[in-house]
Amino acid sequence: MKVYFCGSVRGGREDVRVYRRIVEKLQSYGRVLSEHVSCSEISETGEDAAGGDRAIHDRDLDWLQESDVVVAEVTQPSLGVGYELGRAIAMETRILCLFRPASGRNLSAMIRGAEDGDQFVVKNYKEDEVENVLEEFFNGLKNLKRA
Ligand code: 6IA
Repeated sequence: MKVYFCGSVRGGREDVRVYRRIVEKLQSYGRVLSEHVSCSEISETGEDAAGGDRAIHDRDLDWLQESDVVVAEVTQPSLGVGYELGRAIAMETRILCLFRPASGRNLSAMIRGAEDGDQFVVKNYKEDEVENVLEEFFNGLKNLKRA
């Protein structure tokens, strides 16, 4: 199984330690194509990758297209994550969004309101529960790409 993980980069890296924890668990289900998003070496002000933003965008969209499942940590607001989620919905990929209410933030209505309990699932969680939440979601996955 190929999994695409979304987490904030230029939106702010405050949650990178949670991203790491999620990606480590996701690696027990398959290949995480966007594993680097969870690396603490990538900073929001870091050097551009070779090829610049166009190369990042095009490679990430290719990976998104290839992936069977998308998991997004959406607590830290990020334009890029919102964009990736919109594209993944259009690709009919199964999506799990993870949000921590303890952050004191209020999730965008465009994410919370997209929840359909099937293709697009939004889960509130506490950091300590994250592995269990992922386990429940992956155990419940049946048809990966919707017909
Ligand atoms: O708007 P954001 O930067 O917060 O968007 C984050 C999302 O876009 C992540 O889920 C990634 O999949 C994707 N993304 C954004 N920047 C990068 C990136 N930058 N490399 C790979 N994926 C990215 C390299 C470092 C950068 C600071 C130049």
